[in-house]
Amino acid sequence: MRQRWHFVRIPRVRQALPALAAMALLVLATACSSEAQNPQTAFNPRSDYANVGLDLFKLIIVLGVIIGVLVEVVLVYTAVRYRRKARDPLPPQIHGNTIIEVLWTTGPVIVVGAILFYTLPVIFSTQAPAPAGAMNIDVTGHQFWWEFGYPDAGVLTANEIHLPVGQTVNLVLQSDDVIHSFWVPALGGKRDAFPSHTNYIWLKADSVGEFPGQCYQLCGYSHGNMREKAIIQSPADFQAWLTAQQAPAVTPTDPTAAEGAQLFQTRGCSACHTINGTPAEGKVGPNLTHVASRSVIAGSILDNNAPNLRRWLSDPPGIKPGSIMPNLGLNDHELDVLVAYLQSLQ
Ligand code: HEC
Ligand SMILES: [Cu+2]
Repeated sequence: MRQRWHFVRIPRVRQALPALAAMALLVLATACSSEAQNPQTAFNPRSDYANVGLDLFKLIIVLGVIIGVLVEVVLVYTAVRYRRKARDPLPPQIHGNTIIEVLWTTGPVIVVGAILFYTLPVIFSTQAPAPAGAMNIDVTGHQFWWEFGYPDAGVLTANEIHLPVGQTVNLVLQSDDVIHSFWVPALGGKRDAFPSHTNYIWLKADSVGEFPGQCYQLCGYSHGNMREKAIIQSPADFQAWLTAQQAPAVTPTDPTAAEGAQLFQTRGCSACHTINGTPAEGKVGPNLTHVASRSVIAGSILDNNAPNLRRWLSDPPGIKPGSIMPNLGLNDHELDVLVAYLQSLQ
């Protein structure tokens, strides 16, 4: 039986132009937004590890765009050139074309093979053990903050990872509870931190600056509030920072802060927090020995200042849903003296 076809009108290209132009503008606008607007960008690499990843990305994008344009050109040409005209008879029905089938099987194999050729060495080199002499930094994920340890110096800190420029560091990734993922785009690709398995990232930062990042593995209620900051410093600045961190906590002389120091030991804080040089040796929360030297608190979601410390202490789960630090029901006076003490811990 002769089949009846209805004539399908192909929308005119001209009609689609405004929509296409708007899309192109949108893509351009996203691509052109500055680093200041989007500091958490992978297009601002600051380490060898970040560079190899970005180079691969660029290569694959370029290959992809070439192939995409070729395919679209052939597709559009064919659709227009061979489109059905009104009252055309049904075209000849064929069962395949060996040459074309061989081509579109081998073509993708060659493309994927090329990607593999460039990608595999990068995977192997970045997964290989760190070169000898790299400085170990322990990176431990906790719900919902990152802990950074410098084992050779005996330093433990939180939220901000300090790195010396031009020196290879070996990040030793672990988790204290669930699976987290360490990611500072400027430093390079993300990698998971497991409770029962150690992962590594080694890299050499190539310029100084501060770069934000965040946990990339859904790890609980406040996964989105688990951020971190990389501070890349000159070797001298880094050494000065490390030396300052090695000192035990200062004993406050100001009477308000001194009262806070006492309260810290008796109000339950010491069960979860360590302050070197005091009886507080808790390991649940961040080490607070030099908390005042950090620019951010609570998984880097709050700037470290008196009003924010007060807000945090008065209701942690209110600020960070699911926070392991509970609301301890501190009264105004307790908040005053504790904030004074914490601010003295330079
Ligand atoms: C049950 C354990 C626990 C107790 C008790 C506790 N904390 Fe915490 N604290 C934590 C945890 C866990 C965090 C990290 C929370 C986060 O960022 O998700 C934290 C974070 C903090 C921070 C932010 C530190 C930083 O660098 O991010 C401060 C300051 C702090 N606690 C002070 C105190 C004080 C003062 C007390 C006593 C009044 C106290 N904590 C009691 C567990 C505890
Ligand atoms: Cu996390």
